[in-house]
Amino acid sequence: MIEEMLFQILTLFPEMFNGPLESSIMKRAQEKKIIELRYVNYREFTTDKHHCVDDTPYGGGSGMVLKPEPIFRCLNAVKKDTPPGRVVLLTPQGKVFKQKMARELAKEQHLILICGHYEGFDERIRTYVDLELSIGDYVLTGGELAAMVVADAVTRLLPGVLGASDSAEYDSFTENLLDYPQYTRPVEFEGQRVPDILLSGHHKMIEEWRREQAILRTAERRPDLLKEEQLSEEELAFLCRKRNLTEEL
Ligand code: 6GU
Repeated sequence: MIEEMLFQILTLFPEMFNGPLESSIMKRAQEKKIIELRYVNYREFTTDKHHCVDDTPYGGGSGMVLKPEPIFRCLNAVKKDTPPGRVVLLTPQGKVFKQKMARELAKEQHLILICGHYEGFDERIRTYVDLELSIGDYVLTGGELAAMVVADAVTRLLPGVLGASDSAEYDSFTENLLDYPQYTRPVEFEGQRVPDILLSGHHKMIEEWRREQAILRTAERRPDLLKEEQLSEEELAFLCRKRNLTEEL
């Protein structure tokens, strides 16, 4: 029996999560008790009359800084009576979140995701964090969308979340490659036909064609990803032939 994975999301805006995480596959993963999501508002861990979570920066400057005490107290509270887990801070200064990290985090029983909003964290809160993650090189208004991205990417890797047909096992086969072109009915649409090979019923040849197409597409659009993928001699030769052809055009 595999234990349910617990996500505790520390946020000032728990309502933001309702749409994305309460629909579709994320909803089903909760219903099937594969994951449990808990939202905790660290404003409830303030002790002052006005429930202040932020303050002006020492040294001056614009903007506000999230105070360390509410997050610290909230962290201690959510660690009580829960399995050991990793504390993740969502910040544009974090390590960029990739599929490899999603796979690593999927091994945990418990993740605590801390979201800031508008403003930075007091530096001292970093002492209580195991990992800082960013979801890419752009700036969001807060860590909430990033936390949703991390929770989604991790959840779909857990056993029983996806159907067998589109399971994450398949992903690891073509991990660093973009997807191959896909088609469904009709066989001809606005004069564009489905490639004959896909109608041939030759499963082995179809597999080869798909891998070639995935390699070609990755070389064209994301050459940075291709460096990570082990290509066979035949696949390298195929790629060189194709590239020479396109350069001649
Ligand atoms: Cl984790 N937070 C914010 N505010 N912006 C981001 C981000 C996180 N990742 C990319 N941009």
